[in-house]
Amino acid sequence: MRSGIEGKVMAERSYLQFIGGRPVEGGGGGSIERRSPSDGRLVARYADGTAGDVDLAVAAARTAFEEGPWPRLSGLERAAILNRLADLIRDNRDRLTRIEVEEVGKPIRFARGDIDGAVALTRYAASLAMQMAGTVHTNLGAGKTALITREPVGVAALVTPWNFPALILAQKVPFALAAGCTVVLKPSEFTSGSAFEIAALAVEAGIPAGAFNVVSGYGATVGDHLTAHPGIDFVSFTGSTRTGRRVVANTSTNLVKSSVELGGKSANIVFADADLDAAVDGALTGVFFNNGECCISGSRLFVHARVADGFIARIVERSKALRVGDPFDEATDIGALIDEGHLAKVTAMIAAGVDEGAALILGGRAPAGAPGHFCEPTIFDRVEPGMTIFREEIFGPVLSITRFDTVEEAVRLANDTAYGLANYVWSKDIETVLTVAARLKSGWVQANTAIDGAPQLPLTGVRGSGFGYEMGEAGFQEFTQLKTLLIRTGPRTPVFPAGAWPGPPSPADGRAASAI
Ligand code: TXE
Repeated sequence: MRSGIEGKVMAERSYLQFIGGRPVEGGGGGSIERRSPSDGRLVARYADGTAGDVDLAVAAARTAFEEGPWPRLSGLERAAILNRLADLIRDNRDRLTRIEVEEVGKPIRFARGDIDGAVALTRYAASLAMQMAGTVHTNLGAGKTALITREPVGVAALVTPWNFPALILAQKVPFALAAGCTVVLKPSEFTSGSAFEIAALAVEAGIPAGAFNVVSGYGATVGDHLTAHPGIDFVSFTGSTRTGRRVVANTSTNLVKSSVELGGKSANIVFADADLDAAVDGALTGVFFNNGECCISGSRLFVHARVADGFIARIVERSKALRVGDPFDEATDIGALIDEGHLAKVTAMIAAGVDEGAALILGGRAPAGAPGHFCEPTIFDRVEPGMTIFREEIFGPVLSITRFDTVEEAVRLANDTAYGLANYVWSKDIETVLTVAARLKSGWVQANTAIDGAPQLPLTGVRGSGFGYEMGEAGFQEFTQLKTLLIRTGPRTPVFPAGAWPGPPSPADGRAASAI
């Protein structure tokens, strides 16, 4: 079945930087060519940004924050404009979907889901624009009142990865704007198209010039300069743990607050009393959704030994039926990986699994000679904690299976990782769900579902998965800061009553000047 979208050949798209509410030629003048990961076609060119472009964008965002209307609008006005942006993203669903498929290589039905998710996130963020309330203290003692107010944090620097370009943008940009911040966004150098498209839609929706700027380019140039920039007040980053560390180091230069959402190595724990049909489906979704290029991918499957053989056989059967190929085909389940280098990393991990003695029970090959970067759904059984595929984030369609006998063992295996983003539990027993969830070291736990979520629910990591919140009220509050105003309304008792200080020293009264 072909996509309803007319062909996949879109005219090649070219994007300038987007600064001060309009496209502008970058200082470097060069461009980054993006080739479709599924067939090698040139699909887009993005400006190859420079430090100068970042300076311009930060200056535009600063002016918009200090002098522009955006932070001064009422919450209701900001909400109305963000809702118009949500309408425009919805109206451009087909175009944005196609851009995500072309640039990321993900199957079209997942790309469409991303755009719908971006609309939902923008609407939810709009509702939060009206919720910027503070607190009042009136019991501080006679004649004292305090107001704790919430203010926008200022200019927010946002850095996004390539796996969900529009969706992760929508986890950050509308939340920042709802709070009254202005932003400079650096999208991934692989997938910048949707960011430029959405920034243009934001202007059409009524977001003032300079409130939403986009600078494309590489991490080592644009990303580094942006996250170390003295003109920013906050950094929200999503990407690898390695780059996250670098970004946090950058923010330390100017003591800027940050939120970093990094990688994961999530456990999907199936207890013997689970609804096994649902759990089979959840295991497949957990690891093969979005080609496995997903931070909350359930890439380590733990199955109770009592049900393991039958369960694993069913997963293998279902995985054999998955269709790998043209991401524009509605029937495709697994599209192309982001680029050649990433495919090489995934295949090296698969080779390490074989070398280290895991049992390869499905797939393992990347079809050679094809122009696209495809990888078969791959399943390893008998994976041990010491193996590379147990420990490293693979970020591809590769599942590692380990069997367990007791709850204790399942929890220990699940927590045996440097990461702590998400985990999944399958059991019909609510006591098992609650006790295991409480012991899992991760910011997210999902029970009897996989890769689920809603805009209201905050995503956060612990350990190597980072810190800070994305989405939910907590995600919105990241873009705000508190200000405490203490007001005395009654008479004040002096701390230094008049006449208590004997006055400045003088040699005449014998006090030494050095004693002051
Ligand atoms: O990520 P990077 P990469 C994981 C996944 C993947 C691996 C590498 O395991 O295989 O990371 O992916 C920008 N200062 N995740 O190399 O480098 C970069 O330009 C500031 C998990 O693509 O982290 C891009 O915009 N920014 C993850 C963004 O950081 C810098 C999603 C992410 O790129 C920078 C993606 C610098 N010095 C990969 N260097 C998730 N959490 O979902 C790079 N960037």
